[in-house]
Amino acid sequence: MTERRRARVPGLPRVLLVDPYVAREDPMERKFVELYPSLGLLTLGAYLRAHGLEVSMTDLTFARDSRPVAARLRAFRPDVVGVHTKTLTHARALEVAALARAEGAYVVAGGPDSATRTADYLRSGFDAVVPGEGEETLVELARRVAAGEDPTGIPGLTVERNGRLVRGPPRPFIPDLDALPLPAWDLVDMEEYLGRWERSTGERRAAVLTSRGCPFDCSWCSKPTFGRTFRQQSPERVVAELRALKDRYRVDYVRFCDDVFGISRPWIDRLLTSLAEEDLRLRWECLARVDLLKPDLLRRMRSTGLERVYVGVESGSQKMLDLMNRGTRLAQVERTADALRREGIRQFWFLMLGYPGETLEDIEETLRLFRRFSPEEYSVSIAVPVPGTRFYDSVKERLSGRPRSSKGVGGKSLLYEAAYPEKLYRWEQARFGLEAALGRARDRLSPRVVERIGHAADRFHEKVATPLLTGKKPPARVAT
Ligand code: B12
Ligand code: SF4
Repeated sequence: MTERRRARVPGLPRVLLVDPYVAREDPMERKFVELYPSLGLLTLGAYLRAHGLEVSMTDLTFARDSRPVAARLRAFRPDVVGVHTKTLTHARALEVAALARAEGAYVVAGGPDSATRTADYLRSGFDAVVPGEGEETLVELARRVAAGEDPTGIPGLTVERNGRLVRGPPRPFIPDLDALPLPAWDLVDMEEYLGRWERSTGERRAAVLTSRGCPFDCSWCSKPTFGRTFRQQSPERVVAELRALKDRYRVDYVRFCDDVFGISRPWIDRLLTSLAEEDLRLRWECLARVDLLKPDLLRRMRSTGLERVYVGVESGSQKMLDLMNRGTRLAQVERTADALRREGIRQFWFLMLGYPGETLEDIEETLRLFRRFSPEEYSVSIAVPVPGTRFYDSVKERLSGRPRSSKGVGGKSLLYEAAYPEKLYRWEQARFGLEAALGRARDRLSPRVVERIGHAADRFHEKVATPLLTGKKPPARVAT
């Protein structure tokens, strides 16, 4: 233990959890990010309480800067400050760590960014990092620190000693997720989140997680915390959480935040049956894979309130899907997109440009698919090589060396030397934007006008933009 520790407040071990995400600093926020409190932290908070610790939380989402942390530190005087980390919030996390250390607290980081670059955090102000599942490790850590003991070596904890990382043995995952208490929603200002949703959509929206991990293996996906493991709560536990949200907070719309929702067909069937029986009258959305969303399942999901599905379509080229190890077929994309349209469920497509191996013709195939199905919503990002992924390893000699700004992390700029210059990908993103606008205009303009604009844009792309941006031969013309 370091000498900077101040005399502790007598009583239960005290933990202050901090979410350093400041929405107004996130340039993606206004356009893309939907605001929900961190479910990781709310579950940690509930678990700590259930184990007899005293917990407080400072959520900077609606703040201007870190000042609320300083105020809470002085008022609460925690033994341990636990900071959630994402790449985007790295700088703020370091600022919070400095504030906490100045107040004599033990500072620990957890979450995806510190799990990926643990040494960076330990060398810039954090006493420890929990790279894996946090609940049990944080309880043990807080008890040790409050008792004046050095927590070095406990399972799941990494610290630095004499310039070397000292990792405790791996901590096994909690086997039964039903054993976790409901998230401690009272730790954050739920009304601020819900009120914002109500003002912008008329719905009181909340996020729910039914599982941890994902067994698939897409080569660009970073899964530092749960790897390829997969556990899920029982459908009954999920329904209990939904009921609590409805009764306590009048929630009427839920976003299921699982990496992939409904991986097990018997599980989702049971959940849908419970939802129908309980008659919760919730509307909901989720992220799922095209290979899992069979048309009969979509019909059942729709009948229990499903409104919108996020699908990782990624590319219109089978070659690219295979290179990404996505495990999906274009025929499954087509079947799912058709079924979603038939059922009147909104579809949000994630698409990715710039993955290694992609040619201009592959991009044209993606645009053709997009044109054919005209999803209601979409995002086209430039592939982000995240440390710890196979994609990153394959391009690490060609990284641009740019700081990992929120634009880069959000897929708006190119972070490695890809097949084409960044401006080409930016241009291609703009073409998807035009395509989406034309799709929306189809109701208002005559089909001939829409077609003409489309052809003119394609010709410009072929004759002017492509040679200018790449110095390469133009690709084949896009067919409608
Ligand atoms: C759902 C989700 C969202 C939702 C809701 C997020 C929320 N508020 O809960 C929405 C859509 C709003 C969202 C937004 C963003 N997200 Co997001 N999101 C996810 C997703 C799919 C699940 C997160 C989750 O709840 N996991 C389950 C919980 C239980 O796990 P957890 O949070 O990791 O916490 C556990 C451990 O990590 C650890 N732990 C976590 N914090 C701490 C702290 C301490 C002190 C300790 C000891 C332990 C600990 O213990 C927890 C419990 O075991 C993840 C992917 C993933 N599987 O993690 C991406 C992910 C976290 N998101 C990501 C990103 C980039 C974003 C955005 C920055 C996107 C943007 N702006 O462009 C925003 C940021 C918004 C924000 N408020 O921070 C990235 C982060 C990558 C990185 N290295 O930073 C991820 C990993 C996806 C990815 N692979 O790229 N996201
Ligand atoms: S991208 Fe989605 S499906 Fe693929 S491994 Fe990651 S979480 Fe799983």
